[in-house]
Amino acid sequence: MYQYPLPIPTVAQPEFTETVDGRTVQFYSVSIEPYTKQVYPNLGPAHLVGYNATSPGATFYVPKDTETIIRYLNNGEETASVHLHGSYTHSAWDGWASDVMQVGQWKDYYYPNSESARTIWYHDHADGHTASDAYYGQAGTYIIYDPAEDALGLPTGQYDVPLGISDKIYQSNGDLAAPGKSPINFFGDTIEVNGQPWPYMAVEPRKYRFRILDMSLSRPYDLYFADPSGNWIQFQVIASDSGLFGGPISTSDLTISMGERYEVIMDFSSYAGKNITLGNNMQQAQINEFGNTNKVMMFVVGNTVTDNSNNGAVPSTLNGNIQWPAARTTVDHTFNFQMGGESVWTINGVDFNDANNRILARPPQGTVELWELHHTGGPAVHPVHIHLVNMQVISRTGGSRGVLPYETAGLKDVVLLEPGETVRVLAYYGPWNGVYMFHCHNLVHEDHTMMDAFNTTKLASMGYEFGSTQQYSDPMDTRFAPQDYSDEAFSPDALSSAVASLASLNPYAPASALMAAEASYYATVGYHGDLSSASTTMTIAASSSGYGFASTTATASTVASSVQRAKSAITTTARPTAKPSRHPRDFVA
Ligand SMILES: [Cu+2]
Repeated sequence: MYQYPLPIPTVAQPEFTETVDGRTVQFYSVSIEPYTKQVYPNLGPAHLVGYNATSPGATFYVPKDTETIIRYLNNGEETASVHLHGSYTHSAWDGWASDVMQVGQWKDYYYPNSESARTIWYHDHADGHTASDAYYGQAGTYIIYDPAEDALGLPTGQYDVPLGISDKIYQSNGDLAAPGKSPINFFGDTIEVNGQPWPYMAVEPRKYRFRILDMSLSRPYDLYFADPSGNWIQFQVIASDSGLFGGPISTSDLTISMGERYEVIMDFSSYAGKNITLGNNMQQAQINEFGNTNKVMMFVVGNTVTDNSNNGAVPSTLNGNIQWPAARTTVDHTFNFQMGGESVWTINGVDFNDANNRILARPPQGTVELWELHHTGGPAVHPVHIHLVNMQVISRTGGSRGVLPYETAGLKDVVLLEPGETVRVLAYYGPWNGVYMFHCHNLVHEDHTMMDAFNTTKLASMGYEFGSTQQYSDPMDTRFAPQDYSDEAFSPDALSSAVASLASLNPYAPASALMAAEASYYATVGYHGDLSSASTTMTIAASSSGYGFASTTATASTVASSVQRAKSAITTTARPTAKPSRHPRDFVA
């Protein structure tokens, strides 16, 4: 326990940068590769499949408003589709589950990076085996930064650390055990951070910024920092999925579920020479919980601060420009996340394979909709991820807890549904039109079809010349389909030409113009073409960035409730000893 240092993922480097019509476009190249890694130094290697043969993948640091094109080449063992989770990417590059690269194919993914600073992530999204692909390593962190955030003086450089948490099962030979066939959940007995089981990190007695991401398939956590006496330490949460909060939220624990990100400031200055543990207070009552899943990692606090810059108090105002959706009290859609048969999960009884019926919502481009997400029962949890949008969590009813303060302090793209809970989320569906997925981010459920789609529909009558900007709405657009590998397609000239060609489409620049056009359109016709609702939903001030955003920073409804969880009986389960020759894809039923 806590024997090996925390690995810090390498930083992704662009292969080249082009300036196209005044826009900066970075080009990166990533190969999905099987590889072996010595996770346990005294045992055999683990067999993994990762982005550029690393796991987690390299961390991207991209300045806001710098566009990126990432060429993924699938040299892996299965089909692959890459989703940049938290980016309002056009549908054609959003990692649609059926838009897969066969082994030996590549695809250029084009990203805007024009939303505010935030910690997002990239991971596989291929139909039917996303869970095992993530389990074996296809996930990484992607950070957008901007000048407004830089000006806050938050810890940076070596004091700004991504922590990707996941649970695994290793065999006695040091290799990973297959994740199993259960369509209900996968729970590992080993907690990893950045790919290392129960690591330690040497820290200085000062403030750190941790960007925490739950990369697990089925396991949520309730994280806390504890001193050597076991006392929980207060820390500050400063950001969630969609970026910085209005101001920091103090807490002594943090519930985080699969796909969610929270950023925290932890101050080690009072703990020089001591060991601080990061623990997990959420035990899974659905299983005989393993013996050490209540431990995550350890911070070994030194006695010396080598750099005191960006070590001051956390500003009380972090972000005065959160683009809260305009208020709306009418529920536009209710979605039941439910079991639908022996091994198939559905939303409202419709599974992702039902191509004729799987588009469950058609929010007109630029509208705000209030969605009610309902967990119909059963023991497994459903963290719901809606692609494209930034959600405001409005309420949580029906369970044992309300909305947590850090769930409403900023915007999000995943919200956790525990058994019996109903959560309302408000979001602006835009600026683009297009077909997008929404699904359970319990990846075992996602693979067992708890995924459907919505179509942010094009509004032809908006009185705005959209030009080409509405032309990326088809997730299976053949213009951008994966292509077979060839040496020619990867020559320097071909790469440069591919970037120039994509960038010349200029698919992202009109975001602000689109929002303004949407604002002007709805100012006349009201939401959803319903004039009668216009008076209650038009709450946009002239200074707003566009229709669908509230004029001032909203006061989110917060019903803080501490999350108390009964600890179930803890038993230790022996590691399986069978050695898979290759990765058995047990998640595929
Ligand atoms: Cu689920």
